[in-house]
Amino acid sequence: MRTALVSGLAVLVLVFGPHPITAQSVVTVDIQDFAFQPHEWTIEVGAVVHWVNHDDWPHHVAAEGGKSFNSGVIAPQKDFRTTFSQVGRFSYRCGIHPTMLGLITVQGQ
Ligand SMILES: [Cu+2]
Repeated sequence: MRTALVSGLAVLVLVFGPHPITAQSVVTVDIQDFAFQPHEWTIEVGAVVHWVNHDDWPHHVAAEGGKSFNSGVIAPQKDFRTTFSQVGRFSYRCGIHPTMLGLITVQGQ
């Protein structure tokens, strides 16, 4: 498991942006070869997870139980992002390919 500490986006804002820096972190999950890569992320509360579909087929990202997040269909080369504002373990899967599984663990700061 990896822990996201610094956001590349925040660094870009620091270097190039005229706006105040936010502390928000963004981590990326690549959807590739019918898998979520990495399939597990540990993040801090308030962080954003950004899924990017690199396959030539549509995929989908939805929390188990269906309540906390649901991307709808993610077309090839499209993406989806959501903010995790609550501590917990969020397992998810692709609704099109049910063997594609992932887990987001959200820690308090
Ligand atoms: Cu899929």
